[in-house]
Amino acid sequence: MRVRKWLILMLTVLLVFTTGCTLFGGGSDDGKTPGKKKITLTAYASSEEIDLANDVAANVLDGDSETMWHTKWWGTDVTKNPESITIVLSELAYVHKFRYLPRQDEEMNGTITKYEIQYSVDGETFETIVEGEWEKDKEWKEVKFDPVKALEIRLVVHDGHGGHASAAEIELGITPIEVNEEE
Ligand SMILES: [Ca+2]
Repeated sequence: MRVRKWLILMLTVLLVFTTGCTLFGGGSDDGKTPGKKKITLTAYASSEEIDLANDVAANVLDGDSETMWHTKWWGTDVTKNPESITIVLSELAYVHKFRYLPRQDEEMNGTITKYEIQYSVDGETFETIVEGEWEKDKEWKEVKFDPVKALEIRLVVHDGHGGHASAAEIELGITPIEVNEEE
């Protein structure tokens, strides 16, 4: 498993580097090219199952489809929708796409069927970008929208199998803000 994760990581690094060279016409990858910033992501959620499983929010960003975020499903403090998971960017950037991979095991609990995507520039006030419904299956879901300048992107789950929410992976389409665009 560890070898597989490394392989995925190395392939991702190679892909990003290759794409970067294509987009910016080659040159050294010294991080000094204007607009060529590295945006890193973290995640937090309204609820996580950490007693009977390690279903933490960070599992949606690990590139491993076998790990997932799942809202609290065990014990006396089980929570139900609406729930949310929020992706935090390391700095303001334009976001134009949201991708969701449902849990990939044989279970369906938490598979999201009714969603809302929100954005925030300060991590406190959130505004709706789009609302919709997804088929209850195991396929990647992709939502494209007009770019929003955001620091956080939140997936609000209005309905999911069993009243829960879960996600194997979440990806965002991100465009860094150009250096010469900053004030
Ligand atoms: Ca994962």
